Amino acid sequence: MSRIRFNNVQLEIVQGDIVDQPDCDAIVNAANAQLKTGGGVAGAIHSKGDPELEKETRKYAPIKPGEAVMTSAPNLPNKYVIHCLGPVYGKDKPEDKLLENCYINALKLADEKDAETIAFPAISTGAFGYPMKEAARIAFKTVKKLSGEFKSIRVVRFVLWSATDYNLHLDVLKEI
Ligand code: AR6
Repeated sequence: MSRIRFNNVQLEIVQGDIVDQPDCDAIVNAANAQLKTGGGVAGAIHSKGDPELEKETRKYAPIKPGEAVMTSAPNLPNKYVIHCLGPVYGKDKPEDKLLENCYINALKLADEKDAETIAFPAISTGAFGYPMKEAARIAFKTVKKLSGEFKSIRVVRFVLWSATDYNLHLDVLKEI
């Protein structure tokens, strides 16, 4: 794990699985617009949470790129799942702003619910094709920008799937 502090917030990067973050109040789903199961992160979260999770998400669907909604976290060790629809790279424009909106909206929802710890995957960098380095810069800069405004959030963790992804995020963390 590596970490850096911005104001009262600790930003952490770890290699691991988003569904295995028992010390986090909220985890974030890299969702699809219909808020159903899918591949990658959405598949991992829904395979733990369904059928209860899908019953909850159904009433919020569909969502638009950049939006986020919050549900409970059935069969998961967390209190909340925040479902974000990231932009499809090269299709949903402006993709940098839409990706930033995902992080802003998810962090605001978590903060409103008094979550202290939140774990994100690298939204849009899998099936949606966002280049990981550019996506990591947007993610980290957004946390830094908001870090003075939170009432409850103290830890923002990025959970990276592979060692390569972790190392790439480490490089970006050193730039910030
Ligand atoms: N924990 C942490 N990171 C993971 C996990 C996991 N269990 N599984 C994959 N990743 P993706 P997107 C990484 O495709 O690009 C889905 O099918 C992965 O290596 O989950 O936002 C949905 O249904 C990548 O770096 O999300 C949507 O249709 C990152 O998480 C669509 O894919 C995001 O990959 C969303 O695409």
